[in-house]
Amino acid sequence: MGDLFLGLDCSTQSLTALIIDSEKKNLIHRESINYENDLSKYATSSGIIMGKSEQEIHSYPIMWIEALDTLFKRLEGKQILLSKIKAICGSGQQHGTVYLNNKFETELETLDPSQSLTNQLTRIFTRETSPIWMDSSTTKQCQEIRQVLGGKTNSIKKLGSNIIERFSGPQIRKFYQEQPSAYDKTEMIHLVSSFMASLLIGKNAPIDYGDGAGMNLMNIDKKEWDEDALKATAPNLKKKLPPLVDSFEIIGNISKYFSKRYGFSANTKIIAWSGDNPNSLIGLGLIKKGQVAISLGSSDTFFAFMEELSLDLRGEGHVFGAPTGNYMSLLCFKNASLSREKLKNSFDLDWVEFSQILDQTPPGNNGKLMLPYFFPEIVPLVLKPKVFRFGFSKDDLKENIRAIIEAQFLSMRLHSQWIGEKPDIIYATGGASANKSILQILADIFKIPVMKFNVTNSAALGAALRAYKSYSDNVNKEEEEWGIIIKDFLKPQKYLEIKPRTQYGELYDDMVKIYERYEEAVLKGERAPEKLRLEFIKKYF
Ligand code: XUL
Repeated sequence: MGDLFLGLDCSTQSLTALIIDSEKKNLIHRESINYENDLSKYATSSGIIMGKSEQEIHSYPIMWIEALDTLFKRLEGKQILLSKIKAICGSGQQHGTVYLNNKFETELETLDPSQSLTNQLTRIFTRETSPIWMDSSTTKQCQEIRQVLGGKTNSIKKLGSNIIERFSGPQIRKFYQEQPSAYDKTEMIHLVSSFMASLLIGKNAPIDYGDGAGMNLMNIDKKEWDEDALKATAPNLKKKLPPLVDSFEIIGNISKYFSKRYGFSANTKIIAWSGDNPNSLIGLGLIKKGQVAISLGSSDTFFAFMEELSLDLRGEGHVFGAPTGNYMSLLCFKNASLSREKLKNSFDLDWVEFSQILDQTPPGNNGKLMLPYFFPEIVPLVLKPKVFRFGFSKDDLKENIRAIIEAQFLSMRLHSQWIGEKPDIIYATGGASANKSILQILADIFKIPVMKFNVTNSAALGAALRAYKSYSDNVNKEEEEWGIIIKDFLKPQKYLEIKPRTQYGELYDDMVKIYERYEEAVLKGERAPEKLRLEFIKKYF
């Protein structure tokens, strides 16, 4: 057994640990604490709690603390050699904020290893709950911040993203406005990632550029806290934030509490944690220009490695720092698995029947087109859900099934064009990526091969690989190349490659243009330009 490296992922629903072996170049252990099932006393539903309104979605930071203790206890029980772990890195659900008082650091420094963390860290919060990425209750605060920053375009140019409800800045402003005295007492505001890293090093941890970019507070070009954004958000905010650092930085050794309680070596290095999307970028092996991944899950996310900074001035896409020191883009579509499932269930189909229909129906769907807003949509912004069908009705089985999948990928192609770096391959992950018929349509529409990537927890794996690389570079001075690490560790995964059918290339080029015009018209409340669709039908069917 070689040196071991640990990647942790504190996600919405669970805390996961992956341990990799640097000699065998493989994964040696996976352990996960599910908040709802394993920590049921918090009574969360899939790790979340609802606030006063439907838009308010929070979680308990004390539960994440307990998850960490529970996870290490389990690893110990499985006789995992924690003492062989050389470095630990981690991942947190992005945007969520944790509010701490002036006791936080002293309590961390004086932890008693004979007692659990939860018993000792009850007095550190100025807010018992943390708003998380699913919270969309800050529209008012977004408008206020955006206005001070000179509007949408200026905000994007400064911060890499429009001012967005779930991002940390608007969430902090809401807390300041609604609970000013609790805000005053707040000495430190952490992201989920930097909060968890703080527990491990026993003092306040910095925020890395990857996760920092998801706050609406970091200047995307300079990678510094943006004075204007800070001022527009809340008073004295800079003092309440940790510093920003490069993602590969070693931020300290593991604290005495963990070395004494669980047998970690006192020399175990902790690497700056980051958000789940920057970590997944590495866990999926996206380290070069033109590499793109699509995760088909409860939301469909499209993310790409970017060598240079490129911005979406329409405000739909986000730019975060990539752990390689470059950038990454991210687009989040809300009408994803749940919409596919809703349509499938409305026709009483199973997934096999659903796929058969996809295989039997023609690319271009005989000119039938859908705008699939079964739920409110993030990209493009649609607040009131409504499904628009052109050339067919809601009872037409085959047309509906093909239309929703084509619509989802046409929309993805259309809204990712701003990234500029044309992908040459798409890695597909997430539940729906097991469906070959869906992946064929994805390949046809994007006109490039799609590879199914068999990674179950790309964020934790990315974190483990970052721990390995940082340690090799900074401690062993070996300067391992990302390309080699990715090749070594991601090789054993099983791939399934789907080639695009070139004969449909022109058809989908035309269809994406029509989709764009229909979307534009519908969002403005105008009539759809049906002439275009009729011409399309004449040309291809
Ligand atoms: C990204 C986003 C989600 C969370 C999920 O902007 O909100 O992908 O990071 O944990």
